[in-house]
This record gives sequence, structure tokens and C-alpha cells, in this order.
Amino acid sequence: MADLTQLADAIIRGDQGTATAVTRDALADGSSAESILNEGLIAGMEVLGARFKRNEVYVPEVLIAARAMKMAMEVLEPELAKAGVKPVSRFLIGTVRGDLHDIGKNLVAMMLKGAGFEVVDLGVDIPPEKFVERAKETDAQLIGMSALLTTTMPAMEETVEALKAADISAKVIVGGAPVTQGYADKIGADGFAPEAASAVDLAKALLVPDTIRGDTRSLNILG
Ligand code: B1M
Repeated sequence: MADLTQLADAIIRGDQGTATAVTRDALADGSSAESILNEGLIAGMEVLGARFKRNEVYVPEVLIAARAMKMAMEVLEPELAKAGVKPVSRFLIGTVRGDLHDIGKNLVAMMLKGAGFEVVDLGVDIPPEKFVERAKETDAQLIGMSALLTTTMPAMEETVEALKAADISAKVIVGGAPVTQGYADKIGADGFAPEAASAVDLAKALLVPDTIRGDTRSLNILG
């Protein structure tokens, strides 16, 4: 089996070439896409995040690492998506207005795809009216918002209000480093997930009552 610490190191160093090569090699060696994600990519970014916090690295290093992670994710994404039999449901996701962080949001999107969701990714800096417009267009059953800055969290509340004002019944999930369950409750979101894997669990849990409709075959897909 591939040594995924090499992948984590490549992310920390922002070495795109090694990150994509090790991701490919690990897949070829039979490592699961999920372990590559968790033990390689996420592990590397966590280390870098901690160093950034301690001012041991600065924005340029972080940007370069983020780019390496994105490139490796491009290799990994089809493999994660392959695990899904057919779309469980449509999930609209975006980073809220004023916020350009997308690594966590992309991870959530990837894991949702891996779990069989059809994901419509709006990108970053998405204003409330755009969430509303695209929710109507796509008829998504779930809407996810990500925020990494305390200053952009209020845009989540505005978006929840705009969705309610537009009579959109989709369930709303929020997440991102500064977001908490208490905040989700306060703004009237349907749920909060602290990380990507639990976002998938939450999405499934929120869907089940609507999805089953007496047909347990959909539960097999969810499982
Ligand atoms: Co930014 N940044 N940043 N940054 N950056 C943080 C968030 C910060 C905590 C760093 C710090 O000071 N210690 C700080 C925020 C402080 C605060 O508000 N409390 C900060 C700041 C201040 C800034 C700038 C203002 C810096 C500046 O310019 N002076 C600026 C703002 C730009 C803007 O958005 N308008 C900025 C810029 C950047 C970069 C562009 C350099 C880069 C982003 C690159 C990119 O995303 N493409 C960047 C990065 C990378 C970080 C850190 C280092 C790492 C974030 C990250 O990707 N983490 C971060 C420090 C840190 O977190 N330690 C920091 C890895 C990622 C996997 O985790 O996104 O938390 P995360 O996602 C997790 C969970 O939160 C959850 O699942 C994910 C995976 O498990 N999750 C969800 C996320 N979204 C979810 C949605 C869900 C459910 C779960 O449901 C829908």
C-alpha cells in the first residue's frame, strides 16, 4: 500500500507534481479514495493550517498548498464519485458572500459525490439571491453553505432568511471552522456538520423521511 504521509508532505510543501503523482500511484496500488483523502490530503492541510495559525507559514505557502490539494482532488474526484450508484439527491453548495475559502467546501462536495449525491457547486462568494435563484432552477433538496470567516457568517443568516422568504423548502446545512451547532440553531438552519464526513451523514439523515416514501430501495443506496 502507498505511504500516504508522502502525500500529506507534498500538500504541506505545495508540491503539485508529487501530490498528483502520489495520488495516482496510491489509487493504482489499491488504496481507497477515502483513505487517500483523509490520511493524505486532509492530513496535510490540517498540518499546514496549524502552522499558519502559529505564523510559521504565510499566505503564499498556504495558497500554493491549496493549489496542490485542488490538483490532487481532480485526480481523486472521479474515484470518490464512482462509489455512488445513482444520485441520492441533489445538493446545492457554495461558500457564502464575501468568503473565498473553498477547500473545505470542495471536500464536502467531493464526499457528497462519493456518497452518491448529485452536487451543484456554486463556487465561492455566493450572495443570498444567487442561492435562491439556483435553488429554484435546480430544485435541490438540500442546500449547503460554508463560511470560514467570522465576518462572513452573517451572510449565512441572510441566506437562510432569503430562502425562507422565497418559500424554498430545501433543508439547509451549514459548516466551516467558525460555525457551531448553536449558530446553526440561532439562524434557523436545519443542521450543522463539523467536518465533511459528518456533513454526508447529516445530509442523509435529513433526507431519509422524504426519500423513503415507503420504498426501502433508496435506503440501500443511502447505506
Ligand atoms: Co484564510 N483564514 N484568510 N485563507 N485560511 C482562516 C480561515 C483563518 C482561521 C486563519 C487564521 O487567522 N488562523 C482566518 C479566519 C479568522 C476568523 O475569521 N476567525 C483567515 C483569514 C483571516 C483570511 C484572510 C482575511 C487573510 C487576509 O487576507 N488577511 C483572507 C480572507 C479572504 C476571503 O475569504 N475574503 C484569507 C485567505 C486565505 C487564502 C486565500 C490564502 C486561503 C484559502 C484558499 C482556498 O480556500 N482556496 C486560506 C486558507 C487556506 C486558510 C486556512 C489556513 C486553512 C483553511 C482550510 O482550507 N482548511 C485557515 C486556517 C485554519 O483553518 N487553520 C484560514 C482546511 C479545510 C479542510 O478545513 O475549511 O474548516 P475547513 O473545512 C472543514 C470543516 O470546517 C467542514 O468540513 C471541512 C472538511 O472536513 N466544513 C463544512 C467546511 N465547510 C462546510 C460546509 C458544510 C459542512 C462542513 O455544510 C455545507
